[in-house]
Amino acid sequence: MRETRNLVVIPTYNERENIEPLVRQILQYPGFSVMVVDDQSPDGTGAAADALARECPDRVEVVHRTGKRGLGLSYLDGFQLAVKRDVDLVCQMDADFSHDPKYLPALASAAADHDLVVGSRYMNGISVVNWPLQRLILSTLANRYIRAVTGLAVSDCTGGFRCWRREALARIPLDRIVSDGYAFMVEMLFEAARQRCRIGEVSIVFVERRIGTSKLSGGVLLESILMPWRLRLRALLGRGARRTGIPPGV
Ligand SMILES: Nc1nc2c(ncn2[C@@H]2O[C@H](COP(=O)(O)OP(=O)(O)O)[C@@H](O)[C@H]2O)c(=O)[nH]1
Ligand SMILES: [Mg+2]
Repeated sequence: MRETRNLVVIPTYNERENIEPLVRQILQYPGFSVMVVDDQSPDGTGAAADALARECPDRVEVVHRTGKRGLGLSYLDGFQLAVKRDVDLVCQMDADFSHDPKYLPALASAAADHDLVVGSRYMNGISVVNWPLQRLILSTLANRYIRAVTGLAVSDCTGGFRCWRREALARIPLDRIVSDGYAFMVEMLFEAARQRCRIGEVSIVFVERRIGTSKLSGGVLLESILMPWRLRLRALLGRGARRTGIPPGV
């Protein structure tokens, strides 16, 4: 079988110390290339990524965003470009080593018979390292709540380590995605289910970052509480490409 061509989209904001070792690790896997989407990080992450792109122009590209800052907006810009690239799979992951590149081959091979593969922290019990108990409780409860409200049957709806078949990602109405942060992950999953994507999961161990600081908090948490209801309403009203609502059990 021909080796798949896989593009990994990585949004960055102040990840200067992480980006170079991360990209080098990913490039060790044949068939993988990288698109860094930097939001004008004040710490010079964009310049560090540019240096990697100069070194490996065939396998590293950098998108320098100039619009409003945001994880969701960065992914949308990256995905709009990625679906036009000559690749089979589009992966997404954080830049802070919480998502270990060693799982990329497993995600990619599961994408042979799925349209979207989710790296799950909650598939075999809980596989999260170095989170305070309250964050773990919040995340597991949030996932239960999201599943109950939206009907999604995925153990980890808020994680950002995923692998899409490019054609499946191209079917998602990216111009209509409205949310950021964790809610962005839920909204993308929900739209994938509405497009009848075959969604699979691969168990991953998530390790909290050692270098740098988290940028997601406060507002994005509130958004993720409200978004599931908005999505349910969207399905009821039949807004979007499909008019039939979400299929049962997705
Ligand atoms: N481009 C871009 N990347 C972001 C932004 N906020 C967070 N990120 C990146 O998104 C990933 C996850 O963010 P992080 O702060 O680690 O969130 P946490 O893992 O939920 O604590 C990391 O690669 C961040 O650098 C943003 O506003 N713009
Ligand atoms: Mg993180």
